[in-house]
Amino acid sequence: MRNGGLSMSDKYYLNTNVIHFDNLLWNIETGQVFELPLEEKLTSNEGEIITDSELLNELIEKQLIIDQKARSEEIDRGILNFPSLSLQKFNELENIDVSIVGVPYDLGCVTLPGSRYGPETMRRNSLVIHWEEVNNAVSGFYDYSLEANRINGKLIFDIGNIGTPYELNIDKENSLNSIEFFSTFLSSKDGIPIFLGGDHSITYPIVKGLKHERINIIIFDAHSDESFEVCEDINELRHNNVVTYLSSLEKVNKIYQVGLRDLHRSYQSEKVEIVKENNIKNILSTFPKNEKYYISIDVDVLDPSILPNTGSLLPVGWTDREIINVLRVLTKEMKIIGVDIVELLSDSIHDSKSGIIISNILLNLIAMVKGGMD
Ligand SMILES: [Mn+2]
Repeated sequence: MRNGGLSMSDKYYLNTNVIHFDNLLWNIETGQVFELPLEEKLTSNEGEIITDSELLNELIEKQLIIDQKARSEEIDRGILNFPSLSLQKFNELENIDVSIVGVPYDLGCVTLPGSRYGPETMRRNSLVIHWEEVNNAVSGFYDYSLEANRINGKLIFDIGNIGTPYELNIDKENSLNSIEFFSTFLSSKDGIPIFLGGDHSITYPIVKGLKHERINIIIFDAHSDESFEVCEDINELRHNNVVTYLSSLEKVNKIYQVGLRDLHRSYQSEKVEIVKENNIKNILSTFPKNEKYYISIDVDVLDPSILPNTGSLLPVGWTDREIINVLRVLTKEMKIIGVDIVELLSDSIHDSKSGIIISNILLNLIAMVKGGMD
C-alpha cells in the first residue's frame, strides 16, 4: 500500500472480462487495451490500488474496473458459468450438490509463486466450456462418451474466494486458519465442496477442517510431497511437505498417491500407499468401498506439453483424457467428501490453455462426483 493511494477498504476490482499484464489492461471482449502510466502499477487481480483519482475515474468510466458495491451486485457467472453466490445467500440454502470456492493462497510455495491467481485463471477460461443460462438449477450438458445428460437440475454454486489474493498472502498462520475454518463451514453444509488452489499446502487445512473422521485421501501428483520433518510448526507447512503433514492427522486413514514420477525416494509414512501407474485399474478395484475419500489433484500430474503452467514440471506425465478416465472409475462407487485442484500458475497471457484444460477436468469431476453419490 503506497501513501496517498486508496486504502484496501476502498476496493476496486478488475471487471470480469479484463486481463491485467505488464502495465496494460486488456478487455478481452471488446479488444480495448488501456495503457497505465508506468508509475501506476496495479498489485493484484483483487482490491486494486490506484493512486491517481483522475485515472481511477477514467478506468471506472471505461468499465475496466468496478468498485466493491458494483461487484456484489454483479452476481452472475461463476466458474463454468455456474451461478455465483454471495456467502450470505449461499448460507441460507439447503440441498446444495456442489459448492466451489477459490483459495488464492501460495505462501506454501518454494518454487515459482503465482498459484494465488489459479482460481481466477480457471474461472476466466472456464466460461467457454460450459454455458449456463438458468439461474439456480443447472441445465447440464450432454456427454457424448456416456450418451447422457449430466448435472441437470443440480444445485451447483461458485461462492467466490476465501479472501483476496492480497489478503490471503500476508500471514501464513492466519490464512491457514481461515482456510480450515471455511472448510469446516462448507462440510457442515450439504453437498461436495470443491476448492480451487492455490498451492498444494492448502490441502492440509482443508482436510483438517472437514467434519469427517477416517478420511482417505487420493492424491494425483508428480511429486510425493513428503519430507522427514516433524509436523509441529504450522509455519513450516509447504507444498512440498503437505503429505507429511496430512499423514500426521489422526482423522486421516490412508493416503493414496497416484502419478508419482519424482526421481528420488523420500520419507514415506505408513499411511501412504503409492499406486503404480501400470497397475492402476487393479489398484482402483481394491480401494475399500464404504469409506470416505477426499481427492486432491496437483495439476503437475499432467504432462508439461499439456499443462506447462505449473511450478515444478516433470516430464512423462498424464494426459487430461487419462486423468478423466481414471477419475471416472474412481468416483463410480466411492463416496467423495471433497476435492481440490491446486498448483495452477497464471501468467495472464498464456494461461487460457491451462485454464481450459483444468476447468474441463473440473466440469467432468463435478458430473462424476454427483454421479457416484446419486
Ligand atoms: Mn503437490
